[in-house]
Amino acid sequence: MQYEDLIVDVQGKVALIRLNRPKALNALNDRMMDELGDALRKFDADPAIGCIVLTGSERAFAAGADIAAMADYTYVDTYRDNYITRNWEHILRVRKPVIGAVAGYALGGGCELAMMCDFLIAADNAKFGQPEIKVGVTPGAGGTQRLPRTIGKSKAMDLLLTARTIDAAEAERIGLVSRVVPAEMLLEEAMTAAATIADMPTSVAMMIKDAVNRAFETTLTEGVNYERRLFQSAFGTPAQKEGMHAFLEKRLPKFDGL
Ligand code: CO8
Repeated sequence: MQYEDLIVDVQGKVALIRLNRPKALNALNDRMMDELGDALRKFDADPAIGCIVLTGSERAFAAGADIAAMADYTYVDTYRDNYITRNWEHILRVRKPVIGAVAGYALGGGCELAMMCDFLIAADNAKFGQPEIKVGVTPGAGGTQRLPRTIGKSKAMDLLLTARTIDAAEAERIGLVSRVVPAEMLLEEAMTAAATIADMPTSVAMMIKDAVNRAFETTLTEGVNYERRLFQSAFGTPAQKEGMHAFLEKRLPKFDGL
């Protein structure tokens, strides 16, 4: 598939996907989301890839779903024909780690897409918000669900109801992003983190991602049981033998292809 709205690149074991509709601040339309789904599926299935970085431009990760595209949609367009709402869930089916590298605006659907990444590294110019109420809609890709789970009810209600935008420092303080770096360092920081992850045993990284995501879907007891099964199954992987024996032999482990 040729991409019109994405730029993709592979550096070592890391795949970099860049949202690329600069004139519209990376507003997310159906074509871009179709392409994103395709790229994510391919990289997830590629055994040579251990981690994926999703980013935008220096000015915008994504300023939301494409308002120009959806302004005249009807209920039938969105419900029956799935306009604008299709293909948003692909990123949730990716089993390998996905880092979101956010510079500039991550608003509305852009903030929701960012929250579907496994963790976020933000540039110091990043701005996050859920301003959907100002254009007369609710969030539609998890904003009302993931935001309160991530930053708590009070902060989430504040952002969702006032449409207030927060800066990178506040986003880090409330736990929406894991690190903030100077804008010019963003990609290097994200790619270095991704390379570190890609050098770990991919099968175990996938288990950890699976277990953490389970925490949001189940009770503590069930989640801990699930984790224990994964821990036990890790003893069936070559990564466990290599990792533990390398430690005992006082050498670096070789996880290539594991
Ligand atoms: N959709 C379409 N075009 C956009 C969008 C957008 N969300 N955001 C910006 N653009 C366009 C502008 O129209 C403008 O185009 P042009 O140059 O042709 O006029 C260009 O990008 C540059 O934007 P501005 O001139 O407005 O730039 P500013 O620096 O003045 O402002 C802002 C930047 C603050 C980001 C401003 O553009 C803005 O407020 N954008 C809209 C933000 C917004 O409301 N986002 C939420 C949209 S609704 C949504 O996301 C619902 C998600 C549901 C997902 C459901 C899936 C399942």
